Amino acid sequence: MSFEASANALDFLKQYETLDGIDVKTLMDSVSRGGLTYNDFLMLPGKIDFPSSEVSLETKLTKKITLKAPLVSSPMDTVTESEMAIHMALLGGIGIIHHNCSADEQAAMVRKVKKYENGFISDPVVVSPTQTVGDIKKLKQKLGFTGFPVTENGKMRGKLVGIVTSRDIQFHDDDTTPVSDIMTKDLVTASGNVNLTTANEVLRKSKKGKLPIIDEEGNITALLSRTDLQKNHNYPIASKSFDSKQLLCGAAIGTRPDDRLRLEKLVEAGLDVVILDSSQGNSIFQIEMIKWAKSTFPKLEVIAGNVVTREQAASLIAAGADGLRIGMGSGSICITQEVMAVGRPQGTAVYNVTEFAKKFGVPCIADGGIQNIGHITKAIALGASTVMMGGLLAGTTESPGSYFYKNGQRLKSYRGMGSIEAMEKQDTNDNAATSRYFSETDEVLVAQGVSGSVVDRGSITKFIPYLISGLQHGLQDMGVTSLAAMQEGVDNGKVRFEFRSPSAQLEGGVHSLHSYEKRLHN
Ligand code: NAD
Ligand code: CPR
Repeated sequence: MSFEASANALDFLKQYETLDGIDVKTLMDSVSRGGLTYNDFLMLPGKIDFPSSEVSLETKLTKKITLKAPLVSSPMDTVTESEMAIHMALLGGIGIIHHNCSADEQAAMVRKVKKYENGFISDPVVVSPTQTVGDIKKLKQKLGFTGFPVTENGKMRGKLVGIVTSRDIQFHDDDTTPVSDIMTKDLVTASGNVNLTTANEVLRKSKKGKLPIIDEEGNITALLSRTDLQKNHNYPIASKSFDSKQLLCGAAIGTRPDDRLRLEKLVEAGLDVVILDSSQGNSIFQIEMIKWAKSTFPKLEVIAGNVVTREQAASLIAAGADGLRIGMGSGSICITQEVMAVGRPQGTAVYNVTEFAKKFGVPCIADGGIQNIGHITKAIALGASTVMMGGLLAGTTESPGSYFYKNGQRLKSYRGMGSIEAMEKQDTNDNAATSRYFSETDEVLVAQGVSGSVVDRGSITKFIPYLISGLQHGLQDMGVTSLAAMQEGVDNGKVRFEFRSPSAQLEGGVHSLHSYEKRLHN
């Protein structure tokens, strides 16, 4: 064909009545086909005329809370405690602290997130003067560092009496010597209300490795470490409250009467958003809880769920929910669909619920079943505002629990919150954790999930930026410059979809290789 003829390609294209591919409504016309999951479809590429770094991932978590990244960590006891919540917020998302613990423990975790200041260690390992050089050597071996504040009672917030560092124990052969004999007593400290810049300056001038922060009574409240300052990260898209510079923090609760007291404690600790945590949110218990929470704490954002149908969504929106959580049976640890015979394929659930909820301006979280970056993009293309991840984050450094090895692989435990193991976790404090899961008859525990393990994923300080960058590249391929533009394109039919047959799914994965290693990021 001549060049002149080729040049007419764009004009020729106009003869087609529709764009290539299908629109989302056609894709989701599931009456005859059954529900769809993320793997059942793809979006078609658009035109790239901007760099991927310009793609905005700003989105709503609830009516009033906006995030720079659409990423939420799940309220599970193997996923989100304060470490995870702090780092999710620093990296532009948000963490939701689980409630398989006493109300006081959960409130303390929320408080820790709200009080977090980048650079300060709020719970350093502290030793007592009566511990020995041998104890310090063991701690060094276990934790990989020294520089432990010494307090009278050996506890955090105790009176600071010294500091013990590697130099103090380096040439000391007698492991029975008490710490009080070798610790440094001549201390450089800073007062509790010092800001990071000043503390940094004090540390620099003092030429010390550690700077304990103390209150008026001389009790230690935090610690600043030179090595941490040197590798101090900048977190330009951190999720913070408007009125204070504090990180945003979420927490989950149940719908039992005791949960009202729990919520009071969480709000007192500074909670920004609560998730009412249930596999089937359309219950009278949850409706009453939404109404009570909204009237008692008007500033608190309330996310209700889980839901998978528009009828469930309508009940919770009518009760006053500021956000919805979508997903029943799609989680990686889940056996709900198998046991309860209810649930819905996640793609169809997200589309149907969000299609309804957006008419009322209620943002939705696509919860469960996110296995890769593509699933995040697809969940948002189908109408979700954010995604919630459990399994994808459970193997990171910031999740609760320690790593262990099995068959040469470094692993962490991950379990469903309705697994027998999670339900059996007894709480000795103010609220028996188990009671919230028992069915009305309380005689038999019916598991809705399993307990297992996931592979080490390293720190989320690398993993979340990888997800963010991958999302930006995906949207660039689609030719859209933001999540909002992608959703607009889906609504007006410009973003096009295609079904994937089982063989197309095989073709879309790695195939025909003898062996390979799947490295996801550097
Ligand atoms: P739930 O607390 O909603 O329900 C447990 C039982 O308690 C139900 O029988 C419920 O009717 C009852 N109940 C709740 N409030 C009550 C009240 N005030 N008075 C009397 N009875 C009351 O919890 P769940 O649905 O069993 O979920 C447990 C955990 O497992 C949650 O963390 C949930 O997210 C997770 N889970 C999630 C899914 C999913 O697909 N997303 C599925 C199963 C479990
Ligand atoms: P993944 O991200 O691991 O696929 O799914 C996490 C989600 O699974 C959670 O956010 C929660 O909604 C759901 N979930 C948690 N425990 C569960 C049990 Cl026991 N059963 C079913 N779903 C569960």
